[in-house]
Amino acid sequence: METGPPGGEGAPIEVELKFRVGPDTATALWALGAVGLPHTPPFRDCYFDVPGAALGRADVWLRHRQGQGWQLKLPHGDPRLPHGDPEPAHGDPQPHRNAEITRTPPEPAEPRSHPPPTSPPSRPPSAVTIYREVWGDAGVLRELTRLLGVPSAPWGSVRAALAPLGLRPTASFVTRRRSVRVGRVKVELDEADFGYGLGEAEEEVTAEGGAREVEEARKRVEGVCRALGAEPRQRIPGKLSVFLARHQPRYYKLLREAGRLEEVEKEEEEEKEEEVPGPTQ
Ligand code: V4E
Repeated sequence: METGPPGGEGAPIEVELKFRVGPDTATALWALGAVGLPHTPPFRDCYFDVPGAALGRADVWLRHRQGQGWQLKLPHGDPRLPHGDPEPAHGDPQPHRNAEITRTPPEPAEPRSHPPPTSPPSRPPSAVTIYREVWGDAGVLRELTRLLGVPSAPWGSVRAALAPLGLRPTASFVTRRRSVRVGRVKVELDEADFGYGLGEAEEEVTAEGGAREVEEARKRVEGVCRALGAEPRQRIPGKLSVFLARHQPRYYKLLREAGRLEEVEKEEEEEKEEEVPGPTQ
């Protein structure tokens, strides 16, 4: 049986910033004292959503990662499915229509020893993303049924629940990943098999750490990106965005309209065009 990373079905919070990898990135990493992490074999990610893209539109990402199993990425803070969705695929009962999603109570505010300032402190905008990660069949099924408003989950695995829940594949690609650690920050250099590469600086914090730990992780992740010459305010499209823009344009457009995917600019498309061999002379 496949297992997720340590923590199994717990739900760590991933604080992550994507950046472009340039010819100087490796040198900059070693100059920062990066320590190499064990080699990760290439892995295939398969993503799934229901017709109407209710998961993606709620910023919820279901995937199967080769060697690790099922994973759900959810925004930190509870997602709410968009109204009027989704339509199940195969004339099954429609358990997830009009789903009402129960929000988890907000975290208690940090104790304050000083009166609040008259205006909130302004933090420069950042492209750091913060997602909760749920791993493993049981945890993913629990979240999926809650999100889709299904009263019971009689399935023994996510795989068995795909058809009844109307979940269909949206993307599939292989990533080659090199990982290093810079202090507490993990840096991953990814190359996807459809000709797109990027870097990610990330830190995992536990839910118990609360807002303060998330904020501290965000600063460290931004610091590493700055030291690598990247601008923490710049949003770099992820692998899934680029894959969907190229291979699933209607689904990509839906999610772009919902503000859930980054814009894949000409630049990425040009990278793709360069890879296509020209006609023989
Ligand atoms: C969270 C998300 C999507 C799912 C893919 O997540 P991502 O972190 O890009 O995948 P990957 O392979 O790097 O996973 P890891 O191994 O680090 O867990 S697709 C879109 N989102 C939301 C999102 C966003 N809107 N903007 C940015 C910059 N990133 C993610």
